[in-house]
Amino acid sequence: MPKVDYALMYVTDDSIRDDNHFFAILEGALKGGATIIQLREKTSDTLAFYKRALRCKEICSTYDIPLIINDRLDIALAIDADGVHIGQTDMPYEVARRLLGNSKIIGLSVSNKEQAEQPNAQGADYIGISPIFSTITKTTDLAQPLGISGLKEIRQIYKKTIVCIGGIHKDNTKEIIANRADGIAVVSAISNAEDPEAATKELKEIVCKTGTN
Ligand code: TZP
Ligand code: MG
Repeated sequence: MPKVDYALMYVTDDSIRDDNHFFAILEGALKGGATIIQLREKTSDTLAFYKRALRCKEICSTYDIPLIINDRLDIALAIDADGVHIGQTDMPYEVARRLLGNSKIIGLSVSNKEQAEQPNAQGADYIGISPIFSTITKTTDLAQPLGISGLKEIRQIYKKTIVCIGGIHKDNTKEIIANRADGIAVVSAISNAEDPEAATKELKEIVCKTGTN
């Protein structure tokens, strides 16, 4: 797999059911410089998820940007996505790895230091620190925000890629990257922006200016 840039992950907003709106935001994120896309559908049925995934893949391919699928290995396999993002109560990491193989990306959500020390996290291509700050975008299965102190603690023991998610916007991105996260993942900072392309550009610039890698 070519080296993946985790600087700015756009995580799609499953509350947007209108496809024109949904794909316009995706295009904006890609034009603005999102480096990886995660398709996250929590409420749609399998056919709707599959159709969105297929179209996301077509669009991401034209920008040469990897697409990963939240939770659903079957959807990832069906559309030959670049990988999956799984949580602590989704398909076990080792099963996901067996099904997807070593050439695909597997990201794992981690909500505390203990989870980051587990072999699953060590095997994953990246961990998503979830949530770093409080958010109203995700309301179920959400642990206490880790904050910058939690990020620092995990950074000390986790040597691979760390992406932070939850409540991230242009005014707190710098602090996250300055504390050596490799990237950020956002839903509302792009989805709810008046101009998703400009919002993405702005976030990307902050990440790139602050980051050392
Ligand atoms: N996982 C942890 S927090 C979150 C997810 C999917 C939602 C992040 O949304 P926002 O709008 O960027 O806070
Ligand atoms: Mg999940």
